[in-house]
Amino acid sequence: MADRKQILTTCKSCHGGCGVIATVEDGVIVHIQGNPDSLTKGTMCSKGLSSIQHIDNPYRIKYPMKQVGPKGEGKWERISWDEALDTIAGKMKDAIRDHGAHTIAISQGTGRGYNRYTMKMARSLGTGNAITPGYVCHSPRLGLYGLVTGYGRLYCDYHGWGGEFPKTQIMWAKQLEISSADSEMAYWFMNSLDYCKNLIIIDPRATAYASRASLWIQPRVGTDCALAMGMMNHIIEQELWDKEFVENWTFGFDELRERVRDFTPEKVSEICWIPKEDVTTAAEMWAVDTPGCIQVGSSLERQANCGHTLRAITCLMGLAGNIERPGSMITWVLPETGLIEDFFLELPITPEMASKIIGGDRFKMGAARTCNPDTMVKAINDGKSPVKVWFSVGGQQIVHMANTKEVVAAIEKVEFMSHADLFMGPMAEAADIVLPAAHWLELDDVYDMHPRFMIEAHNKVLDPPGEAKADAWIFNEVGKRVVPDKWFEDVPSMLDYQVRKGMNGKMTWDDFSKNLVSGCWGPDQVYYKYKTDYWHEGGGFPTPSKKFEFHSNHLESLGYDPLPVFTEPGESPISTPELYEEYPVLMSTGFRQPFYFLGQYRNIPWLRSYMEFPQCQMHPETCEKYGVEDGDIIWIESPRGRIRQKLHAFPGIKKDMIMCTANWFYPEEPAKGYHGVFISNPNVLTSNDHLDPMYGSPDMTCLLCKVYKTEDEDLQDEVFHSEKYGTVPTYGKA
Ligand SMILES: Nc1nc2c(c(=O)[nH]1)N[C@H]1C(S)=C(S)[C@@H](COP(=O)(O)OP(=O)(O)OC[C@H]3O[C@@H](n4cnc5c(=O)[nH]c(N)nc54)[C@H](O)[C@@H]3O)O[C@H]1N2
Ligand SMILES: Nc1nc2c(c(=O)[nH]1)N[C@H]1C(S)=C(S)[C@@H](COP(=O)(O)OP(=O)(O)OC[C@H]3O[C@@H](n4cnc5c(=O)[nH]c(N)nc54)[C@H](O)[C@@H]3O)O[C@H]1N2
Ligand code: SF4
Ligand SMILES: [Mo]
Repeated sequence: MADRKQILTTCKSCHGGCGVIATVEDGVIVHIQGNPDSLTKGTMCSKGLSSIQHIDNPYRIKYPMKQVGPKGEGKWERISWDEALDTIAGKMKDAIRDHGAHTIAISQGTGRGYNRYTMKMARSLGTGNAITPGYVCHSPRLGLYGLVTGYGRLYCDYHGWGGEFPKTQIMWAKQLEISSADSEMAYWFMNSLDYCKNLIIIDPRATAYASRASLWIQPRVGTDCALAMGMMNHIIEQELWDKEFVENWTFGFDELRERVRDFTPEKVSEICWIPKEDVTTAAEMWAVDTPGCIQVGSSLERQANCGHTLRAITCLMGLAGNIERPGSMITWVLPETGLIEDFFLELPITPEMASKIIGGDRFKMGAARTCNPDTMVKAINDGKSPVKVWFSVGGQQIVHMANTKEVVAAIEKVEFMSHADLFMGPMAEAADIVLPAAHWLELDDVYDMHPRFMIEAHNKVLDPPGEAKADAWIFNEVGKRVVPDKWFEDVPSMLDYQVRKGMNGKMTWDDFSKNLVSGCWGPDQVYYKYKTDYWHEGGGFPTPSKKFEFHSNHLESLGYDPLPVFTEPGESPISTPELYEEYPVLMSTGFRQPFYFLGQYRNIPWLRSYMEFPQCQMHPETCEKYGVEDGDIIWIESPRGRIRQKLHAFPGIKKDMIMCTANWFYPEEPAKGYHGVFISNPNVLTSNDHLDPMYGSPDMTCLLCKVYKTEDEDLQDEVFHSEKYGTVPTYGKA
């Protein structure tokens, strides 16, 4: 009889969070399904369900390896864990001794539940130069919400726990139904639509819910700040704001009123290329049909005016009193353990560390806790960067940062880089040492990402292949070798410490792992916290003025404009009209597909079968204008370079623009050329020259380009001959 068991765990094939039942037979995983008793009620998506093909995948890195040829040539030799860890730790110690800890950079990709270890690693070594994609994803939102309300973690209350669901919902540059766990789980959002009167979609492209929407606004990319200011203008002109909330609980209303005075619906219609009725209708729905919430998407954070865009949107929330009310925007009461993610905060950034954060002097919001990666790339290429050692865990900076050519040139100049990953990819190929990381089905850990009212458990379902190890183990082993007093004897004691700490010893890792989840939901949530002693005795918000700050005192103290300001993108028909003549198509990048996660899963046959080549979308009339047709592989060119993607003629997209799939490399392409990173990745086109003054975020979703047909000779690359796809190399064989 086969030995068959079912293990309950948590998926993180995206930002994570769905409850999972994994069935293992004789040590082999045979089935994955959603856990109906979890908070996600048994739902899972194609990415999580395809995990069986992640586990047993020929691209898996199974052993530590060192690069024995020039970087990017793909010549690897297996080494022992001891050699790998001792080499990395030795390089770090040398860097600290000879040049100072700030010459070490610690990087990760988007949040995968180990963010706290990345930050702890940086701080324990004494460097503030942590690198994350946070500055183009989520950090601006958290930071700006934080400035206005005092508490950054402001989420949509889709849950009905306070007795009301949102009556008006705005999906602002967001496809929550696809991108799911980026701060909220799609499950609750979709459920809440049954109670939603007005669904407003603000997106130049039709998303899945556009046909269900009461109003769908298609702004010109990069102009959303003006739209938010226009909505505020109309709400104020029509006296529709929440008088009680604004009078008693906000700071700076008169200044805001003055600031938005010029943003009349007519002016906003001109800036955003939309009918003025869109502005007035949206404003009225938002201010009249309350409660309501706004789900912000990260396309707004990949823009060089993201700080003020987010600020304007946050002010809009306060103007309608959609804060802390059931069915509006709310800060969750945390699980009893507190945020496990904040475990690294035990180690503060010292003034010495802060003074050496790359870009810290310029981007006072974004680079307060991490470095500005684009500034770092420029500095390395100019020979001015201090970075000598780069320790990378997950993350494809080569693929995901703006201006691929400059990024590759910079990374190749770093003296020593290591990279931990499950699969070979561009960052691994640029490293001196690669470390094999375990999949979430192969490890124990506390999962603390989204949403913030609960933490969950990853329970190990099966052993990792070869010598792959959990990220927590990798961080702890490197940490122990360099700064032993700051790290733990082993992973179980590190997990136990994290769970026990917040719970005053009431719960151990073992208890938590059995419970799977710990959190605060249903009637345990507290609304209207500012009217209670929750933040201050006698009430108030945790801001300098104790009010919801239309005028941000903190921004002012940092030297920024305390009120929202609209500026054009770095390249646009208005800011660079000459460039627009040569590059007449507006370009955005990054619309998410349900079956991929950023650069991942193109090596998973089930998932790759949905979309073999990266797709770009243009309106059929725009296609005709430029002589290209649905299904063509076309050229897309900007002043930085050109790429090829497959065209989808889509009537649901605004005319005169293109939307490109982002984060694309071809795992099946050879190491040389970093797995085809220059063929189709739109960051070959994006610019790192214009950066948001607060966050340092580049324009990735609002640029200019031109599009044209490919000739036969442009399609000779092997990648365009699909018989190649599927014949993947095997790495890490002894
Ligand atoms: N032009 C353009 N650029 C963009 C975007 C866009 O929309 N347009 N989006 C931006 C955004 S929002 C983000 S967040 C970034 C994302 O950028 P990245 O996070 O760099 O995205 P991925 O390509 O998914 O790279 C993640 C890597 O981590 C590995 N990995 C996954 N899970 C684990 C794990 O548990 N442990 C370890 N060790 N490795 C793991 C994967 O195999 C993969 O190699 O890209 C940004 N870049
Ligand atoms: N399945 C899946 N889920 C994911 C990811 C994934 O790759 N795949 N990535 C994860 C990550 S790291 C992130 S950050 C999130 C991102 O998730 P979302 O924030 O939902 O991001 P996108 O789908 O890139 O973009 C959302 C919408 O913004 C629109 N848009 C583009 N430019 C503009 C603009 O200037 N103004 C307006 N108003 N709209 C614009 C696009 O047309 C798109 O429909 O998703 C996460 N979840
Ligand atoms: S939504 Fe994310 S957590 Fe849920 S099954 Fe899909 S990949 Fe896993
Ligand atoms: Mo992201």
